[in-house]
Amino acid sequence: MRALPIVLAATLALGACAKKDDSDKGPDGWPKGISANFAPRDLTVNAGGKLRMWIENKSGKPYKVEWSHDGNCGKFMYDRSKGSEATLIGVVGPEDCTTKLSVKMTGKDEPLEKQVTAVVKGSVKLKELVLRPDPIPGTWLLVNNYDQTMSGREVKCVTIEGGDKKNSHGFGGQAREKTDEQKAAEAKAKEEGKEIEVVEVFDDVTLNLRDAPFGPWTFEFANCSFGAAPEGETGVLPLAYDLPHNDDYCGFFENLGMGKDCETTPLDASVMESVTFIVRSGDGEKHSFFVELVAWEKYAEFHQGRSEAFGPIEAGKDWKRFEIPVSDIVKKEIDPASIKSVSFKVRREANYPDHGLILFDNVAFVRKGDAAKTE
Ligand SMILES: [Ca+2]
Repeated sequence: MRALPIVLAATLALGACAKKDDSDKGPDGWPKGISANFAPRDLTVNAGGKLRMWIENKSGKPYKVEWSHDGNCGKFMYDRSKGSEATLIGVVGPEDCTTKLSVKMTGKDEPLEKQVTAVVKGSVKLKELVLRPDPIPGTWLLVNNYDQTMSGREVKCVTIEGGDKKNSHGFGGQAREKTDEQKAAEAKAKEEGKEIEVVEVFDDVTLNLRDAPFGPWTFEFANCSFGAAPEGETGVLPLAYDLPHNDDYCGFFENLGMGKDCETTPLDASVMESVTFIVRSGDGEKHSFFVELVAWEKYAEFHQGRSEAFGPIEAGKDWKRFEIPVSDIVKKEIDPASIKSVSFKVRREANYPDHGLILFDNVAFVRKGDAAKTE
């Protein structure tokens, strides 16, 4: 029994010590009033979900905040000039992914540092998807399977001109030269203020299974083109890309309908559950890309009518099928009932190459009312 007072005394002394530490340290072991915060707090997000992180500083001491990311598992959005906040958008894929996030704060005193490990959960639904359902489910609206669509075709665009009607064509490119007879008839109608049916013929237009054009598009110095598929792959779309600068991006579009006048006609995507496609890397490297839905007339004028790009989505060694809910792609900006194109876009991402080859196949919409997963 004689030992008891000593144990008690030691406990009291330890307690006092701990208490002293608590008084000037916050939960991160940093000076009181300064904390690193995460939402969700368990640092676990679903595929396509957001992990927000920010610094709270009530210490009264100024610090310069610098967040960093190891480049894994998604897109890291961080404006260095603003400093205290950053966001990670979780990569969309079937497997779980682990990533490290760090923050460093420098001020007058010792720098403060913290590193955490976050997890982006793989999508259970994506794991269950049959890669190439055979037959194609009845709920699918197939946009392109690249089996018979890769060679260009002749397209006639018929518009009414003259009077108060204006010429309008749904796609660019050089039309075939008109005959002298055609030119004379058009000139005469114009002179008399009469309407005339004008036919323009375009060669070598690639049309998808919706009888609408598809093709690569670029922005700034980026280059996207339809390359050559690796040996053994046929009936797929090989997207070759090169992004020489940070701000470059490019991709390819699939229009969803075309009128007699070659204007793009919209698809009512509000009755669609998801966009599906299969994808893999074409060159042994992992690549990342984004999906967007576009409601704008002319694809080149893309400042309006685009959805926020959804992704990043990873293209790995093996074919994988994705089903991305339309409601996840279409946010407030555009009307889901007037979607004119589905587009795939590459841009520079940390830990992914700035050039390479991605293969796509079986781009389709899945109608609502059937999950169309495993048979
Ligand atoms: Ca195919």
